[in-house]
Amino acid sequence: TMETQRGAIGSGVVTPSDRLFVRNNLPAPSQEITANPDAWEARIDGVKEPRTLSVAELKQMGVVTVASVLQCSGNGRAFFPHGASGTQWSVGAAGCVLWTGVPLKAVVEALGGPSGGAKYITSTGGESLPDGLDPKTIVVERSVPAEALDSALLAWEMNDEPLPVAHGGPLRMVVPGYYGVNNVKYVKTVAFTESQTDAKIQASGYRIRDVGVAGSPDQPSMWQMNVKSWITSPLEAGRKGRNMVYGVAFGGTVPLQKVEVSVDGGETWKQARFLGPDLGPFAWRPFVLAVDLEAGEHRMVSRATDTEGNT
Ligand SMILES: Nc1nc2c(c(=O)[nH]1)N[C@H]1C(S)=C(S)[C@@H](COP(=O)(O)O)O[C@H]1N2
Ligand SMILES: [Mo]
Repeated sequence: TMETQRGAIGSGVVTPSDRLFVRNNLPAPSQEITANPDAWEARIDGVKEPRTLSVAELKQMGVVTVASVLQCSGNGRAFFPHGASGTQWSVGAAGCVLWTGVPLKAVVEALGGPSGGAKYITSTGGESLPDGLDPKTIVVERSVPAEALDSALLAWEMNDEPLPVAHGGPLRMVVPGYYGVNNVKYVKTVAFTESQTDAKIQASGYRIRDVGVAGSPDQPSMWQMNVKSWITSPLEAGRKGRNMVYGVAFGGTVPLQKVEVSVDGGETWKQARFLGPDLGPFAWRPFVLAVDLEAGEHRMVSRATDTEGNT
């Protein structure tokens, strides 16, 4: 597991690949799986004509590039007062990535469309699982609502380079606007299913619930991300006089409307200016606000609002 340092996110939109956080629930596969990426195969099930397709074949079915925020659902966990379990992320379990691959929709249409009754898209990671353990308790297998078909892609490149193993190469499911865990790395099966997988990571893991309550399938799953922002600079030390306050903001699956900054702990707010190009609804927007500060201590906070008014 590796986290991006808070001050390492600059004013550019795209997070450089060598600065992007890395998160694995299981030991990652060997580097050898990307030696010949075109030979990697993924099984497509729950469609009228199920098939196993190589990356080389997928590359002939269509191609798009989409900018989207990859964020672990535990990002910010270190700030919770209840001592949440898991990786103690500050704000660095997130980045904005350019993914290139085939729209899942194009693949599914080429295979006759989803078979009847499909309500979920279920993706399975390609890790080899240790012997002697119930696979359902460890496999990285995630279901998302079938409506994600409108934006999902099977990606073989990130930031204009072949996808490295660390980030899911040779082939990764990308569900723009959805939390990291749904973006299954080294994907080996994509299935249209009537119900969600009963793998532990879906059934009881990644469920939204009150502190102290055990996870279960009747609670909301970590699917669509919420609107969010944070400041990346200055951190501990500002200076007397003019300071440029930088940060990032994004809307998840709802487009971002605005971001405001306060230098008095939230008493008064000013709207920040977005920096750089708008790379679409799933990308983040770096922001900046020039502020003049007296000598002393100041508490800086940011708040983002999406086009539905969520803050
Ligand atoms: N196959 C597989 N896919 C996976 C995981 C994993 O352990 N195995 N971890 C998930 C989680 S919890 C997150 S936050 C993201 C992290 O993506 P990254 O390592 O490219 O930053 O991948 C997701 N996809
Ligand atoms: Mo995650």
